[in-house]
Amino acid sequence: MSTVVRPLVMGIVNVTPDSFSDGGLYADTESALAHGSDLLTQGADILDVGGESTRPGATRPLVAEELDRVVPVITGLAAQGAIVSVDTMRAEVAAAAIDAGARIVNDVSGGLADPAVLDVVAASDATYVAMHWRAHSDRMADFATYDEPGGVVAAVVRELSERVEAATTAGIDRDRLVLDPGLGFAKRGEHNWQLLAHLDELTALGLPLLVGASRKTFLGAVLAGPDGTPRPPTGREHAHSALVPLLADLGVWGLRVHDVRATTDALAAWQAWRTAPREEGRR
Ligand code: PMM
Repeated sequence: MSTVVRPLVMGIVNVTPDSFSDGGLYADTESALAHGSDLLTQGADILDVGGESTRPGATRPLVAEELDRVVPVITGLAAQGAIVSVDTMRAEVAAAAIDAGARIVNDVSGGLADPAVLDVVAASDATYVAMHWRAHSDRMADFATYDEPGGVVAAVVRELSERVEAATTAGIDRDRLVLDPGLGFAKRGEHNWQLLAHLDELTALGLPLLVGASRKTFLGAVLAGPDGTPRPPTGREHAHSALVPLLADLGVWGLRVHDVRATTDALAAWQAWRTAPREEGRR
């Protein structure tokens, strides 16, 4: 039987009081650790631990607050043998997270918010996820304009290429880089769908891609009720599962998701379909 490589499943552990779909559910160390263990049991390959909500309009925590939230959780999950990623835009937090056992730095700003993150990662052997980003969450709606030829897709390709340049110049080799289109960050609904429909233009940059569509507003919008109100975040899971095989077919490296079980189930079915005997194997 042939084999196919399935995307890695990155389970989200938001240690925040205010993330948009699970804010407050895992805000203390104990419940975040328990949630991380559950996600591992459900088949997560990576646990992404974050202490700053980036939901639209969010205000930033103090550095000390972010450290207090993420470091004990990373320490505990890494001690269980999990591959842990830290979702942070801050050099100080990235450094502490790496010391605590994180092997991936997931920087939603791609090094724009705090360029020293790039130096911290360069001095380690961590993998670096550079996401497309334009401004902090309290202002990002003002930056959702893509007037250049080629629109949002061309802009994201160009701006991510600049981040790759910044990361490699800082000393992070390309084989430690992962890119992310940043769905929902300074993007209106149609921008997210255009990016998904043209994801091949991002894969053409030759680096692995991480995609975070899970529970985002653009999914809620296609599930809106008759009055146009977007479906609330936890009701968006089936729509996300429909995207999973499409993204797997495009060869994405990873999927950043809230519902790990739904994603690993969708991937198991996709994998069985893709590895079923074709013409030569039929009797
Ligand atoms: N989205 C959120 C937070 N971190 N990181 C990456 N790499 N990609 C994303 O799309 C992404 C992210 C916001 O979603 P959440 O509040 O549900 O965690």
